Amino acid sequence: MDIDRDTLMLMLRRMWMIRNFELKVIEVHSAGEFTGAAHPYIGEEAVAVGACAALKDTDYIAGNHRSHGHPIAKGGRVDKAMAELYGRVDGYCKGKGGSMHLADFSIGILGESGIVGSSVPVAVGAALAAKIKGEDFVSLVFFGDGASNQGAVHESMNLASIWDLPVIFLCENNQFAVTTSYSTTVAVEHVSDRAPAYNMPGVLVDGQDVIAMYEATVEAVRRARAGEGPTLIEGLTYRFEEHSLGLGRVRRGEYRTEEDIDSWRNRDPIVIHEERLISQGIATREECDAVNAETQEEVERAVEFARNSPFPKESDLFEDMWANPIPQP
Ligand SMILES: Cc1ncc(C[n+]2csc(CCOP(=O)(O)OP(=O)(O)O)c2C)c(N)n1
Repeated sequence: MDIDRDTLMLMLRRMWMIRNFELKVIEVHSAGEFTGAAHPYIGEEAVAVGACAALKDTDYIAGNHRSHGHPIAKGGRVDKAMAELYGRVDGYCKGKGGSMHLADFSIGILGESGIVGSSVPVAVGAALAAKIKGEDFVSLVFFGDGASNQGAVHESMNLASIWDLPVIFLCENNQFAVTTSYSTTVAVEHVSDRAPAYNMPGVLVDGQDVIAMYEATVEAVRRARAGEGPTLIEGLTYRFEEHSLGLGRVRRGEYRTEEDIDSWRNRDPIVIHEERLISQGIATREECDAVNAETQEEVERAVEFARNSPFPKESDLFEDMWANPIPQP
């Protein structure tokens, strides 16, 4: 597939943006600048970036608790994302959602959720809305290998298939649900092997290769827009860090071998993309390094933005809710 230079460089920029955002989050979280769980996406950047590069702003995404990479890949603002992690009013959800709740409807980010598997029916609902209204948008949902065993996920796939909905199910198979290997919980060899049961294509993709992810998603988007129904894509990838910041009890090598960790770290998605860009004469080493440096600076500015933003007022606590549980006088 012919991919123009702008798109290839945008992919590199977004992967570096996610990487540098996550490295900074680890740093400031360890320093105690904010509390609560945060789930690093380091190592998995090519999955979201490749997929989102195949979408338009008007297409929707929904995601899960590993929640920072998806909105950044869709073009979300890192300052608003960082402010949300810090619980500040300038954050995506006015500081009331935190790390696992980043949403921006203006560029199709329906939101992330900490309830494993719960975004999958939400994305199917968005796709149903597209079909009922006759509007030209597709909906893509990111979920993990652990989530792929949830009942709501199977119901969603069945419903999407019988109604030929324009939805893409993107399983980010990073091979572990916290400390449980998917090989002990998924009854088939690959999550994508489940697709025939729902009469949709199942595509296994190298999740460290941003271009492979892009190409698989382009075809799934084409199907969805043509009214041919959903696709299940499995991006086989690896979580370089531990499940969550602040998890504490789990140490490197306890549930996965040192060799496994090191061999996957050697397949860093950013390195793979940069080496290809350089060897094909699309970018120089200096240009790639500049992208890294620029995104680091943008992340630094995002941290300053977050630090300078106030906390929400106590009196605003029950605003922006579907219903106010506190009886009003
Ligand atoms: C319904 C539900 N069950 C359990 C949990 C606790 N939990 C949080 S993340 C997680 C693992 C999810 O694994 P996976 O879907 O593979 O995503 P990953 O963390 O690997 O990206 C679990 C069990 C939860 N948040 N929601």
